[in-house]
Amino acid sequence: MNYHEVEFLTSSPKIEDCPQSDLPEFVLAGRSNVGKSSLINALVNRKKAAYVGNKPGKTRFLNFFKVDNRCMLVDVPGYGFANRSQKELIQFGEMMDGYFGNRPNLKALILIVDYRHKPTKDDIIMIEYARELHMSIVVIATKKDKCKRSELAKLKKCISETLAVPSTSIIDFSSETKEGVDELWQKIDSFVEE
Ligand SMILES: Nc1nc2c(ncn2[C@@H]2O[C@H](COP(=O)(O)OP(=O)(O)OP(=O)(O)O)[C@@H](O)[C@H]2O)c(=O)[nH]1
Ligand SMILES: [Mg+2]
Repeated sequence: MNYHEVEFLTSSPKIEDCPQSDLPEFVLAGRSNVGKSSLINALVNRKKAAYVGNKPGKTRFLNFFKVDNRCMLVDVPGYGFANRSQKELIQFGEMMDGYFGNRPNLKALILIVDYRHKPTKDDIIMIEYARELHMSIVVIATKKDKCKRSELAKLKKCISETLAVPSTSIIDFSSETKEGVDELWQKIDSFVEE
């Protein structure tokens, strides 16, 4: 299905302001500038549902998108953004803790990494955090269009080993070519139908 109905609900700095909803929910996480917002746009087949930027730190707060009246996608600021002040880092941590502790319909964390790079310490902290909360985790390797074909296997192995997830469970993705969009929707649908 290519057409998706998208409703942007809110951009909430605080968990108290997040929309109430019974829909199955999916939250994106990943380093700043990795391509989280672009992935949302690719998924819903829109150019500008979510803000995309050349500079890291484009997305602020928790952004809720209701898709097809069927699920909720939550775009969040990236981590590992060097120019954040101590105060902003604490606020970010509190916002995320508030979020993860208060969304009973949260079905899975969609962790997005850059196909080209070894996942960072922050990525490992993120995936460990989700594991401790016993959350389902979907790992996406994005920006595949920027990789050399001959290096794909090696790069994927590095991601798989660093995050300790089976290589076969990692979804190859590109917001440019739209590779992976169908596969990710299938994955999301399988959680929605649970
Ligand atoms: N070539 C290529 N570029 C991409 C892809 N995904 C994202 N980009 C580019 O990467 C930059 C960052 O994309 P965003 O989607 O804003 O990244 P983000 O993770 O939401 O960033 P923050 O909101 O700052 O955390 C933009 O210039 C995008 O056009 C991709 O699959 N391929
Ligand atoms: Mg963003």
